[in-house]
Amino acid sequence: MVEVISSERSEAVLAQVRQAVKQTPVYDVHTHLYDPAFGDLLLYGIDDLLVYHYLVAEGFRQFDLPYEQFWSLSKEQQADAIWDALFIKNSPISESCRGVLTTLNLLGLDVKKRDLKNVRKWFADWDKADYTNHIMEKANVGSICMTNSPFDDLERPVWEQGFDRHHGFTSALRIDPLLLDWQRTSESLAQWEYDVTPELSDKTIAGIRHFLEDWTRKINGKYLMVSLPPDFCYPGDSECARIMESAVLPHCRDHGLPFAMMPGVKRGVNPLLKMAGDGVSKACVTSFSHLISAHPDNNFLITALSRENQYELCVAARKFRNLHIFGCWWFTNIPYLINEITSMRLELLGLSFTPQHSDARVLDQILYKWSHSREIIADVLCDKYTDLMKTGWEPTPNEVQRDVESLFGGAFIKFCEPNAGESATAQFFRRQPEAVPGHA
Ligand code: HDL
Ligand code: ZN
Repeated sequence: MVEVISSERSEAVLAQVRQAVKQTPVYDVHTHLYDPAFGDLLLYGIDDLLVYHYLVAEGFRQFDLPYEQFWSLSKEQQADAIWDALFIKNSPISESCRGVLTTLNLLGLDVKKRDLKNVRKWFADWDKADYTNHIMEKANVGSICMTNSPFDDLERPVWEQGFDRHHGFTSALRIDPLLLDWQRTSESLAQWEYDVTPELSDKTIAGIRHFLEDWTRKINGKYLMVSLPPDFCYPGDSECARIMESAVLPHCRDHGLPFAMMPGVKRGVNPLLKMAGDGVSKACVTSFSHLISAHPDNNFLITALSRENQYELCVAARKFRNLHIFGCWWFTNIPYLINEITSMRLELLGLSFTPQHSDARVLDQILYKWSHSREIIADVLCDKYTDLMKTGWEPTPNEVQRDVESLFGGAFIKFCEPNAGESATAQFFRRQPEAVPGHA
């Protein structure tokens, strides 16, 4: 047997892996954050961190007050209730609670003092645009992809008015109402003077495509996206499947844009929890295989919500090179499952996937979501490179850097912009976010 690599060499490679994971800027391919130009839609600071719907759901497990009484409180009062229940009366051991503390710690605040009042004061001193650059630089997030919905009455006017875009934000066109609630959405499109009726005639399909053209151009969308219920099936004669097949996929093909599907969401399992009330259920991966197989000229992105779908999704990705899977989404974004899912993907797909996105709703969350994920991704990668080096194969420093860049957005960028390919990826990884003017 050939002499394997010495332990010194092996340690040196693993140190390069950890360095590359720590230092490589990441493209955060799915978030609910906004360009600072969207004003109050971009959430940040301790109160938004504490009333994040993940903590609201956990808070209600400790509260004994009625739902409506909590919802009648101010944001600061809600934050106080959550702080008291989940941080003081119980140790903040869940991933969402620990995340708040990781973020405060990375911002240089001493959480040992448990001084919520002082923490609030610290956040009050910042200007939003400066703070955005500061957080992106600290989190080493090179670019943030927004979730942009023409159906959001607060977001739409900002796009219609136009604004100077922050260089660190890209866009994705979110079309859930178009696919999942066509009857009501057809009224909105008609109001916006698109030539559509509730009946899916050829003329209406043309009107839907006109709408998709307009909004893809307006936001410069990098991909289109929809979150789908567990019972989505294809082939099928649902309005969702018909609009997808006759309008959305031809539109994506004509513009060379991937279509992102995010299956497994059971909306409103407990409506009393509002945004915190959604649940999860296993989706039918076979339907997605049928859809992808029937559309070889489309590119598809998928992140599934159910843990039980992850293995089938990996195998489906092995069958279709026009399928790129990404992220440990929502309830799977916990260390236990990030480790399991990322190991499975590396072993079944090599480097042809995107391990994580933050799904952040509050700007400061990218600090904890990426710090927690980088730690786990580094551990899993070190395991796999250790296994690799047992064969006598030794990756060079450049190859390790190349692999990490691919996982941290390079493969995703190439998948979204096949024609731009290497140049777009190279440009991303060599452009650093602007330094932050002033502030300690
Ligand atoms: O549908 C989605 O994109 C989900 O991410 C929901 O927005 C969900 O409420 C969420 O924030 N998950 O993290
Ligand atoms: Zn999301």
